[in-house]
Formats: sequence, structure tokens, C-alpha cells
Amino acid sequence: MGEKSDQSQESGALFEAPEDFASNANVNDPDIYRIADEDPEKFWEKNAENIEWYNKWDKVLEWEPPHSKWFVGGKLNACYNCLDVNLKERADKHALIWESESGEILKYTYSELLEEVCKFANVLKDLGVKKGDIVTIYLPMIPQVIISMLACARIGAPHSVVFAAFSGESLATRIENANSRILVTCDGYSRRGNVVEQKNKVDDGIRSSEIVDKVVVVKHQDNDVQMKEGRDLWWHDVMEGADTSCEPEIMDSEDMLFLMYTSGTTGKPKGIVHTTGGYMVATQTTSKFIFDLKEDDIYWCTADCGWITGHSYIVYGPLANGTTLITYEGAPDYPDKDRYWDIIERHKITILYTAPTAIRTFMKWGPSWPQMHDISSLRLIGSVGEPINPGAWLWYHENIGLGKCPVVDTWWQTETGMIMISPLPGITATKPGSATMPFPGIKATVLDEKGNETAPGENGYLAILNPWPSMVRTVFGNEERFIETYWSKWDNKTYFAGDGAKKDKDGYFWIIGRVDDVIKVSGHRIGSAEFESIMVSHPSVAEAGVVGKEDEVRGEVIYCYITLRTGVEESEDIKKELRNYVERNIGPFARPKQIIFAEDLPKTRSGKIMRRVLKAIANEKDPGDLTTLQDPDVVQALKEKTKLLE
Ligand code: 6R9
Repeated sequence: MGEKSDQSQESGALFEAPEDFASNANVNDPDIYRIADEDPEKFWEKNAENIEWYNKWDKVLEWEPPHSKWFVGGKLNACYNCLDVNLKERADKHALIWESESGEILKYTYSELLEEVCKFANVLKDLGVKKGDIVTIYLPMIPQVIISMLACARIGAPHSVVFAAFSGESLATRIENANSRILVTCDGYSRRGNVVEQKNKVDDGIRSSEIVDKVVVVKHQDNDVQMKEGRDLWWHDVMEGADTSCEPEIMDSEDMLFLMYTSGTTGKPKGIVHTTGGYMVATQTTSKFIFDLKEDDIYWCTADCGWITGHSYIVYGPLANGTTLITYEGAPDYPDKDRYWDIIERHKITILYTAPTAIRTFMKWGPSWPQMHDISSLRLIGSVGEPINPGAWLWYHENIGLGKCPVVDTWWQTETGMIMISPLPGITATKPGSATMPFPGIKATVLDEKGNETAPGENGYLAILNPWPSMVRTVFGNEERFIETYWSKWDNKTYFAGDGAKKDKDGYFWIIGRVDDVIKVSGHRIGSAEFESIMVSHPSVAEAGVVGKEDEVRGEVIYCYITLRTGVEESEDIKKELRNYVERNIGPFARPKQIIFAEDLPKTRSGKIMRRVLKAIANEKDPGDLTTLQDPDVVQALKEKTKLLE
């Protein structure tokens, strides 16, 4: 399969939007592209009418590159737009249906969800949380993660959700950066029957923190935990008797809605800042157009709220469309490999949004698992997180979409907030492996190093030429990094996405993957530099070079090249110890596939580790020009060691 090698190849197949789908689709007039292109601001302004505002904006856009303000002067509340607006017509419609790994099911109607959210909003207020205070949420996919996010939005407290599988250390770094006083977590959760001691991770991570003063703990797994007097509170205790109504805070369009930490090329994770007005318009509109959300849909996005996809396309976009969400807290192979298809059959899911890594896993397990179930309720299927190779696309289309569902391969990022390149299912003819076209109003292209457009079929860098409503506003507390990372590659007004891409002769986009040192392991975004700095903090490690190696199922896996400190012997024990160290310091999803001990690493004459060379070695590719290396001989030694692993 070789996902990277065949992913940019065109299979030649073209799938027209199915006629019956197109005729009923939310958008089916191709003229929308021309209209939006001619005047993107007008396009977004029209769509902003689908959001309820306390006060309309004075101006759609203020663009002082690279800074944008959208719907300037507009006042709204994001939680109100997800819940209250639905009360009139959908009070008793299910907003959320949650299923646990063990099969427990909880259902919340829009009015019930609103009640829970208001209660928790009041709890937060009682704990002294005020508009602008950042609340950290460290929960697995249980209803309380959504309830907490919306409760924060209701009172104007930006949330920072930290993926539950991150370590306590990673949690602490994020809490510190955000200066977040309040943390919401749980006692524990289970994965494939094994208990993850979440509260213990918290205790370890924030032991020495003077920032956190209150920790609200959801009792979920019922494992033993220590509650710290004066700091820790049980969710069920504080929720008891909390008032079920809470006036939404009136927020400015440009008030921060949330922070989402993500990995970049250098140093620590960056806090990506998203604001309220533009983000709500962008996620509401893209959800409606791309997933074709309708009143009767049952929508399942398998992402986790710990990542951006969970923010934009579980919580904000779909709820602002009055959709019924399914969320599942568990593994796809528990108790067996048909769990997803069983969920789809039982809940009659109509829209499925998942990741290539999952699709490739299902492919490996074989089509007999989905065939055990009636999944014909599906009418649209989507993909996000990494490039999907044509083979996996075709398998997904045939075996899950049963040949009839449009496939939407959606390219976007934490920083873009919304889907940027994707088919519109009632309009766009799809090519397996291509994310197709920029969303209406988005001007994307492929540029070379100098900022010139590449010729059709030629590789270059993916770039966005004009502002969009949910674009990253800054990196929290680090404006310089914001400008340096995204805007300084060309002219300070063209957004550099960090992805390689090409456009074909029909104008279709083919995303190749990251061109920086970001690794995507099973769709999880991990920074090489961040990983290396953790490795070298281990007392046995002198130097580390961490790169992604292409993997048929997971997209990439981590190869970690290490030089040990003098006196430390290479051994299986130390490998194991280092793996555990990664797990403790980042999280189990970042466990390196291979740890390779080396005498030396490829370095420039100034002593900088050359990841480009390591990456080539790991992937058994030509490392290219080695003349700038301090000692070209190390390359041969590493090549041999890497080969031995196969
Ligand atoms: C939404 C999300 C962003 C990076 C992005 C790119 C990769 C996401 C993709 C895709 C090819 C797609 N990516 N979707 N590559 N085709 N449909 O994943 O955000 O975690 O910030 O990652 O993911 O490399 O730059 P995030």
C-alpha cells in the first residue's frame, strides 16, 4: 500500500456527485464558488446570518496582515448558538448520544444538555471563574467534556482542552503556559478493559504547581483516587443543587473562545488562539455545506475533543446546526473488530467522519467486519487528519460508503479552525486521494520557495492567500512565534501551512504531508523538537534525533535515534526505560516504534542535528547532499543499524 508513495498518484478514477444526493444537497449550485470567490467577505457575511447575534457587526473584516478581525463589533455567545437557539424547534431532539466502551448509553436532548451546561457554568462561576479566565479540561470522551467546554463558552471563560492520553507532565506544561487556575478531570477511564488512572496523572503532573487552585473531578471509572483537601472537588457534589439556568455572557466577536495547544517545528507546544464570531460562522457554515447536515441526520465524528476536530466538528459546528451527535468513548476493536459498524447499525448513523489511520486499520482487518452489519443508513463519509492514499479512499468508498456515499476528504489544521480544502458533496466530482478544491471563499494555492505558483503537477508548499473567519489569531503569549511560523515564509500576508502539496491540471489539490518537523502518528500531531527535548532530559541520553517513518497503517511512526551518555551501556532494558519515559512525559500514543542507539548523529559543522538526513535514513531514501555534514561516515553506520531493524 505504501501510503506516502501512492498517495500523490492519481488513480484516474473520477466520482461524480451522486445525482440523488446532489438534488437534495444543502448546496448544489456550482455558482457558489464564483460568487464566493468574487467577494469572500460578502459570502461570509451572508452565512453569518445563520448565527444569532446580540449585536450585528459594524464591519465584516479588518485585515492588517497577518492580523485579522472578523465581524468587528459583533456580539454573540457560542454556547447560546449551540444550545439555546435550538430550543424553539428541537428542545426534545437528542443533541448528544454517548456510548461507553462497556456499552452504557446516555442520551441528552437539547434542553437537557442546556440544563447540564448551565449547572456547570454556575459551578465554575461559584469557583470564581470570570470572563477571560482560562479553564483547562483534561477528560476522555465522556459527556462532561462537552458539557464543560460549553459551560466555559457560556460564561466567556476560554477553555483549553488537553487530550486525555497526554501525560501529567504535558498537562502541567499547558496549564502553566495558559496560567489556568481551574482544571476539570476525572478519576480514570478504561481502554480495552485497562484502567487509565487519570487523576493520578494529574496529581503527578501538577504536584509542584502553584497555579491550579481547584480541580473538579468527574467520578467515571470509580477507581481509587486521593482528593486533596481544599483543592479537589467531586463533579457530582458541586453539581448537586446547582442552578439550572445561567445567562450567557455577551461576548465580542474577537473575544477568545478557546486555546488549543498544538505541536510545531520548534520548542514547546503553542497555544493556538481562536476567537468567537468568525469561528462560529466558519464552523457552522462548513458543517452544513460539507457534511450536508439535515434535520434527521445522526452524525458521528470519531475524533476526540482533545484535538481541533473535536472542537470544530463534534461540538461547535454540528451543534450550531442542531444536529444529533454520537460520541463513543472507546476502542474500535472492543469487544471486537466490528464495534464501529455495530454502533452505526444500532444508532442508524447517517454521517461518519473519521481518520485515514482508522480506515487503513479497518482495511487490514478486512471487509468481513463491516459486512456483519447493516450500515446502509450511512449517506456521507469523511476523512481528516492525514493524507488518505487512493487505495484506502477506494476501500472506504466501497466497503463503508457501499459505493453510494460521497467521500469528503477534508484538509485543514488546528490553526485554520475550519475545513479549508474539501469536496462539496452535492457538487464536486472526487478523485481518490485528493482533497479536491478550496472551500468557497478560500483562495489556496501551491507556491515554490520564492513564492511563485508551481506548474500543474509540480510539488510545492500549500499556501492560503486571503484571510478566513476562523483563522488563528495569535500564538498565546508569543506573537513573534505566530508571525515567524505562519507568515514569514513569503510576504507576511500569505499563510504558510507547513504542508507540501501539488495542484493537478484540473486544479485539484493533492496534499503530500508535512514539510516541517511535525510528525503525524495515527493522526496525532507531535513535534520532533518537543520530543527530542524530552528525550535528552533523561539522565542516560546525550543526544536525540526524532523523525517520522512512513507506515502503512499509522501514516507515520516514530524513529528515535539516540546517543547515550558516556558510561551508559546500550541494552534492551534502557530501551524499555526510555519508552516508558516517553509514555510518562508525553503519552502512550507517542511511544517510539524504534529506538536506535548510535555513536554519533548526523550534524552540520555547527553541531545542529540534521533531521532531514535522519528522516531519509529511517525511510531508506537517498539522504541527498551530505557535504555539509561534520562527519559523513555516521550516515553509513546509521543506515546499517536501521536496516537491521527490518
Ligand atoms: C484537522 C487536523 C494538521 C495537519 C495538516 C496536514 C494533516 C489534516 C488532512 C491532512 C492531508 C487531509 N492533514 N487533514 N493531510 N489530507 N485531509 O488534523 O489538524 O492536528 O492541526 O493537523 O494534518 O499535515 O497540516 P492538526
